[in-house]
Amino acid sequence: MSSGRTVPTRSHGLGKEGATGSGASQVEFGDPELTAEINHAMVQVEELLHKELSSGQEFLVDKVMHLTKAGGKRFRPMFALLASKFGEKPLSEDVIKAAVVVEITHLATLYHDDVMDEATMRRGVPSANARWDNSVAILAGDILLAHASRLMSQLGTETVAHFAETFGELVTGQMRETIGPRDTDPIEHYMEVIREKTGVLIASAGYLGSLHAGAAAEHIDALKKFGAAIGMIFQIVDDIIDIFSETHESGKTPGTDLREGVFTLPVLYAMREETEVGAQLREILTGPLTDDETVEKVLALLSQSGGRQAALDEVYRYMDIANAELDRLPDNSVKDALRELATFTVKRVG
Ligand code: GRG
Repeated sequence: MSSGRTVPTRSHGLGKEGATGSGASQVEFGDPELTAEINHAMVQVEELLHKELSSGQEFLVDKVMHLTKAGGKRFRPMFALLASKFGEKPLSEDVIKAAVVVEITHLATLYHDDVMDEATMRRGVPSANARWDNSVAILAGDILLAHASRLMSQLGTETVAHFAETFGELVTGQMRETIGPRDTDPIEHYMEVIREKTGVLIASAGYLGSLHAGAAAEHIDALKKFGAAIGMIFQIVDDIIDIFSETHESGKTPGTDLREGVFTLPVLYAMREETEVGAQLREILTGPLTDDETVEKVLALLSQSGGRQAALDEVYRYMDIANAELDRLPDNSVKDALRELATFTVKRVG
């Protein structure tokens, strides 16, 4: 894979990178029994992840364990486990496998994404391309896909077929972002990219977790669509934080996407405004921003614009979709936990 792209892509992050450290993180849900069950199953996920990724040549193992050990939130496998609670066989062996398949796929995309973004850090450690080089990072991503394929072959053809679609959408999203909006609407382009790059794999976690627990088709569908909506919320919120948060709040320097020439939803809305602020932004934002002074100026213009509010309106729209999908599920403490998760994500930006 080449990093010679026409349009820059961005480093995504659902919150603070490397926030949980390595190993299974302990998460609290409202219901202590659910908390204990999920945390116990997350330990099983972690064990299988390490077992699977430790097989093979030592010179490959150390490369794939680099980001695995660096932690990450393990949000996707945890959602797969929660989704499985709507089926007859919650947290079964196949559910654990499915959760691991999703996390390994996610890891593979991170290795490849960091090559394309020329990222230097990931999960609080040097990215694989920085620690070794692009070839090593690409091959590490590839071997991760081999591991994911091996595990998913044990889960049956429905899972393999589902993953063919998922891979296809991930790659389509990355390619769509790489070539840029061209003559299409930039906001529609942004929405489609984040759906494909972020929404699809979270949807997959909901789908596979509930499918392998034997949940009803209606509930599998709701959990898949809830995951897709949550993915959109996470990504838009992250993009709002990149522009509008103070450094100490987000742990990241505001305007990172702007510096890379990536114009996210709040920026796209602000640039569309028929105001003096909109006109100035359209004039300045023609590529990556190289000096701090211009970044500061653009950030100031953006805070005078309606970009933040317009992006937030989209977040609330997806929040309504997420809640409507949850309404299709039976009432229980898992549903409460999922609703809380969606609310928490939005609260990060007020
Ligand atoms: C199928 C290997 C493969 C590649 C497809 C590179 C690529 C093409 C797609 C990139 C997809 C990508 C990296 C999307 C960003 C998703 C995202 C929000 C990542 C950050 O997720 P977090 O915050 O990360 O959950 P942690 O580190 O917590 O796991």
